[in-house]
Amino acid sequence: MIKLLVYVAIVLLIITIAQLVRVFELAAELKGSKNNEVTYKDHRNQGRMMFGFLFLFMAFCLWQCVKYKDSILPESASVHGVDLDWLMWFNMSFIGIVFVILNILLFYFTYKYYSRPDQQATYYPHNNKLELIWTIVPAAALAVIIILGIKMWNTITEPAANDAIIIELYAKQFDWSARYAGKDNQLGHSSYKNIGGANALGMDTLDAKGMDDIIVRNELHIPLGKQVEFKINSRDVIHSAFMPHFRIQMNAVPGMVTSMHMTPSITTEEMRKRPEVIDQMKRINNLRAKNGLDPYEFNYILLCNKICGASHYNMQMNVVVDTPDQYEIWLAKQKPFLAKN
Ligand SMILES: [Cu+2]
Repeated sequence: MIKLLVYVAIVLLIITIAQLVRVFELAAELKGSKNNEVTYKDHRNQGRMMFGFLFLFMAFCLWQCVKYKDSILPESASVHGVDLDWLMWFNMSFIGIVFVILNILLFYFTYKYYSRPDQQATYYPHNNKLELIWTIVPAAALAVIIILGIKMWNTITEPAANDAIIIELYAKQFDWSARYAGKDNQLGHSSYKNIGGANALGMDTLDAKGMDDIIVRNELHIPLGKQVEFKINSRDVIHSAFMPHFRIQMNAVPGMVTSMHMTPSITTEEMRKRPEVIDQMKRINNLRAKNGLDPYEFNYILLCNKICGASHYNMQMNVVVDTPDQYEIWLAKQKPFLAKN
């Protein structure tokens, strides 16, 4: 209630100030004063300030690029990610150049043509040639960006190789489970109708294909150099499986299975030894130490990239890229879900 009264008081104060200003303006007009007239000097100052803003704004953009350049993701850890990074930098350079040129022109012309008493603006309502240029050039540029993007998207979502490892990523508020297809490389049937007790993924216990399926939580292992196909599913709301280091992301939609695939190209151990990753971890751990938190070791991660509810931040799972031998050893230790239950 007090909060509401404070808001009402603030609104009333703003209205009072606005009315007072209006009263002063009217009084000045009645007295014949020209206080409120916009003079040549005002125009000139505005023009110069616009030009000054251009330099400040460009300096601010440049400062941000320099300040945050070490915070970007390390080198891509998947095969297709190298091409995706190229595409991102291509788009960023392209957009960056247009951004700089446009802003320079925008603020320079505002400065150049500020109102002067001896200057008259030209009435120039229409020019077909100009309209054609500024329609066709951006459309062609956008078409290039979109076509390259669709090509990239297809490499992640087209049907995976026959021998790809199949893993289901199952999202629910607020965690991830991963189900490996097991020796037959086929996921058993599952349905929300079967969810209950220990069967959190709703597996059909009578389906032979699911007998060897392995369910893991907290940590997902995948082997280096082998294609992995993720089948993504959600129990409740729309989540999104995001693995930034592998440059893949896909929505997890209740009632339908979405999929994407990738081939890991750098093991977790190798990535931890990269100089840029060591530097990044050092900075993160300095910050953590200041806040009394334990040091953090680099890990690939699977995140939920949709704000899916109050504990959305919990939706995280470590992803470990092993060498093929290490992966086989790890896999041999895992027990099929139905054998455990
Ligand atoms: Cu989520």
